[in-house]
Amino acid sequence: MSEVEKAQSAAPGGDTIFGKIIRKEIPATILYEDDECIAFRDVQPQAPTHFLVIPKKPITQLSASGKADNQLLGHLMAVARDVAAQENLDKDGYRLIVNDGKNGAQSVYHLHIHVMGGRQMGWPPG
Ligand code: TR5
Repeated sequence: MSEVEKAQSAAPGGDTIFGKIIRKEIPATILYEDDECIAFRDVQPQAPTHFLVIPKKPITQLSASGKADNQLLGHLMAVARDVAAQENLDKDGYRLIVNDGKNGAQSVYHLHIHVMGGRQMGWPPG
């Protein structure tokens, strides 16, 4: 099943696979962790380097976050920047993506920033 097909049937609500990664109930290659967030490699990488930055707070999607989350949202982007540099992506550049909801092709309803690099990206995205 493609990620877009998964996204058609995915729905917000309940715990997700990312909650299990945060709680270390299932393994992941963790690149960074602090009290507020965790960054780990995507299990199905779409670029030579592909990792996700997620809040520990179970926010389902960007559109479900609120003003109270503004500082956290900024922190996620700063961590994306720092881990991208740690992964040596900053020389040639990289891409951040946040898929939101059905039209955004979101398949896991725990907010995450995709960070991808190591190849030339195309535009527009599909
Ligand atoms: O489509 P959206 O934006 O929701 O992205 C979800 C991402 O989670 C996809 O890129 C998946 O490849 C990724 N994913 C899904 C699972 C998973 C994961 N990344 C790391 N580890 C994972 N585990 C253990 N299990 C998954 N189901």
